[in-house]
Amino acid sequence: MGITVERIVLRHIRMPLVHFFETSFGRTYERDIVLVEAISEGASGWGEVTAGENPFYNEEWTGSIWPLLIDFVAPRVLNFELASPEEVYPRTAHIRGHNMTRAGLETAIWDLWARLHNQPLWKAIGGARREIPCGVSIGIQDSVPQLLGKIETELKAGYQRIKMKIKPGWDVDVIREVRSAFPSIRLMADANSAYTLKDMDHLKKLDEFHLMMIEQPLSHDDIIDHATLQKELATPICLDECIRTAHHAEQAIQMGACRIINIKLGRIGGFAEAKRLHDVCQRNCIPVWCGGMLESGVGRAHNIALSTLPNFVLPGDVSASRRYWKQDIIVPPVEVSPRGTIAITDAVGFGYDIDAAFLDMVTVRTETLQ
Ligand code: OSB
Ligand code: MG
Repeated sequence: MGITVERIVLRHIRMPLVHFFETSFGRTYERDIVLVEAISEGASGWGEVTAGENPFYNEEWTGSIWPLLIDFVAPRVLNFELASPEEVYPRTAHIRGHNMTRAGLETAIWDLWARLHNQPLWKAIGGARREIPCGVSIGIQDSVPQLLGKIETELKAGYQRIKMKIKPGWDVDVIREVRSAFPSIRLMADANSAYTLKDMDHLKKLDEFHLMMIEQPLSHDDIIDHATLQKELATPICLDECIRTAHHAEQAIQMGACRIINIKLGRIGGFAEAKRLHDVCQRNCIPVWCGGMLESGVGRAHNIALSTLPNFVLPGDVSASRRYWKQDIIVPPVEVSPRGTIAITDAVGFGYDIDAAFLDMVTVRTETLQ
């Protein structure tokens, strides 16, 4: 059965984070998120655009999403009969960059497709896992004792691995203290492109801490320099920002630029390309895990579905709603078990309900396209 999207509703929501989140490129206190609702035959599918509030992670930001969706993404999909959601990615492939905006609509259509077929989304994309392993991403803190306290809280909650953000001035010395406080935990560091090859000797000092991996140490668009660095590092490199297509992954793997890849639905442009990227990594024995972008419940639920694919063998940055939000826009909120896992439900679509009343309270703008 094909699918024709009859209406698309864009919704800008604003919600404060429970705690600020700091990466090497800046601090976020409050999220401005665009949600996409795709409607057909009286059913709704939901997607989330995972861009940040400024164009510092990649070129997208909250303000770029709206005009791009209206002028270029939606017109290529609205009222067009799709044989399957796989067709959304190629229909918007003429757009350069802006994968997160494309993914916002693509993931909504996958959810809609699953709901119209009375199926859980994780089954519709070919997932199999009934429980996924979870880690946490901890931002740069104001002090080392604060960081140690946060790590302790998350370990007590059951999370299976700790990722800490690093930047020049908050790296080797801080990791040394974390390692001496927690000698045997699964630990990794994410630099969000804060270093260059000039920092090679400094980055080599990280090898003594037996990190699971270092994520995206070098430039957001430079696979070649990562290959140079990986040859000198014992610690596996995990690429995030650099990998925007399945083909980038093929090239990075071939060059030896990484040993692990983080998959984010937004960065990759949605489920269809994320599955291809997953398969490339699986064929090459490169383990993957699901990254996060401080998502609301909608994006979080999509990440959970994605993580059921078989090569998601490492704990992802997919964690409980309460770590980010006082109240989430989905019910029930995402919960994590004491052994650091999320259980996969059999409910249709992305598996959670939208809390319509609360969603209206946090909405600052909507627009309907048809
Ligand atoms: O690089 O993984 C990243 C948040 C914003 C921008 C980039 C990143 C992150 C995270 C947060 O690490 C992960 C999460 O949502 O918990
Ligand atoms: Mg990252």
